[in-house]
Amino acid sequence: MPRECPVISVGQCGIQFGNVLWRQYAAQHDIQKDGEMKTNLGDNTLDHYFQETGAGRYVPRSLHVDLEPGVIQATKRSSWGGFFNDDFMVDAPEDAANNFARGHYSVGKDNLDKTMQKIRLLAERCERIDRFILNHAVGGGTGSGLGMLIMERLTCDFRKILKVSVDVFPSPNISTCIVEPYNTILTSNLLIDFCELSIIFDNEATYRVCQKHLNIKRPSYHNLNQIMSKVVAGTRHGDDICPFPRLHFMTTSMAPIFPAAEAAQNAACGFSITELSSKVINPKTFCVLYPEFDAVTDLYMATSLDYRGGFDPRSVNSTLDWIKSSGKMNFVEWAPGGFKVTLTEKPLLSIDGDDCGFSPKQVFMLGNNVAVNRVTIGRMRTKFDAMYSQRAYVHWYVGEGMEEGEFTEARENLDFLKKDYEEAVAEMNTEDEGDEYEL
Ligand SMILES: Nc1nc2c(ncn2[C@@H]2O[C@H](COP(=O)(O)OP(=O)(O)OP(=O)(O)O)[C@@H](O)[C@H]2O)c(=O)[nH]1
Ligand SMILES: [Mg+2]
Repeated sequence: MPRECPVISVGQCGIQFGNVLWRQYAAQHDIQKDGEMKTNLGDNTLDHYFQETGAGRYVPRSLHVDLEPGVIQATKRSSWGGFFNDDFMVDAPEDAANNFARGHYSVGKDNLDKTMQKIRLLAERCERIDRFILNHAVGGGTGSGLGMLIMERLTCDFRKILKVSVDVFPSPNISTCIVEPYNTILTSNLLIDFCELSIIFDNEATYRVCQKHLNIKRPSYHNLNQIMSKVVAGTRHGDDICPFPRLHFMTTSMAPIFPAAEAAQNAACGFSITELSSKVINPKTFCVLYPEFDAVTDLYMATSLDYRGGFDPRSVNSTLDWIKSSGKMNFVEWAPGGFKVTLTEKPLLSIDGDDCGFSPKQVFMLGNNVAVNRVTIGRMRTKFDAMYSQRAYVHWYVGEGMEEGEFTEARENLDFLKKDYEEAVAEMNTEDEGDEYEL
């Protein structure tokens, strides 16, 4: 029985990233731009992402949604334009102008029914949906506002189905929109309750990864999207790494990452499992920025590691023991062995013009680390507070039908989230104190 994973890409970032993710999925199954499968690689995830048409071609289980036509038009005109079904690329005349409230309450809301109708059509073409994947930026207007309306509706209409969101957090390196902290906090507030797993990519961290590991001086969105799509395609998305439903914001990374030009040289020497494992858990390769990572206090509640490319289970087990004893990755005391490991025979394959060199052995991580609250989300909380203390730009939001109270509500919910994260760690300290007392 297939376990389908329809992918919904919303707004510019969601769609541009989604396009690259689909090229990665296509590469995994040797599916060409015109939907033809060149060779059947016998991968049992084919049905998850593609539907076979009567003519023996494969169409992606994908929906693109935007509130303006530009990005969707560019997708249709691109060399991969014919890969997507036009009926599942929905646009509208006027975007949300970087305003969450326009995406959530005015322009976005007007387009919600049309969007949900398409999602139902996608769902009708599935036998048993495993999860929905929603791609979006949290800092713009459409991906954030409309993206979260879609999540809310999915929660009602498809109650039992896992919702995974791929959340791109903003970076001043690559975007200059002033109200991104507002959009990010308003979106994060809803992500806490309306999705089960958030796969986080911080544009700032991913930008640095491209600079450092791919030697790209000024990375473009396309460069960032390639790294992100590999992590999303390379990892298994279960909620079994979320011991508490609200604490589901995942730190992301992969190894190895090196420029395509160095592939031959790296293939010759190869990477050992220890090298790959120590790279993937190294905060410098994370796609979430950890400026001062402290392995002692920045604890994991659980971590999913995907070893791809035919690893020997015994060497994986001894590597996990090594990781634990090295002290480079520490778990909260109440969940000391929080590894979920998947071994997959086939590595991720390269897409045309891939920036990343191919390695036959790879490791991908989704880490449930409590520090995400301090860094990515925390950074945005601070920026939000600076602007909101002046009530700057609040009228833009109120003018689109949002109540001002939603700002404070969202901010409070994020304070609760912060407490939840702190308590998840404090649990350990309380137990420690108890032990000492008994002695
Ligand atoms: N990684 C990545 N980030 C992107 C991309 N495109 C835009 N962004 C980031 O996304 C944020 C802006 O969101 P967009 O997706 O452009 O906005 P939108 O959802 O289309 O909403 P509006 O245009 O405001 O209606 C900024 O932080 C950008 O830096 C992309 O292709 N890849
Ligand atoms: Mg846009």
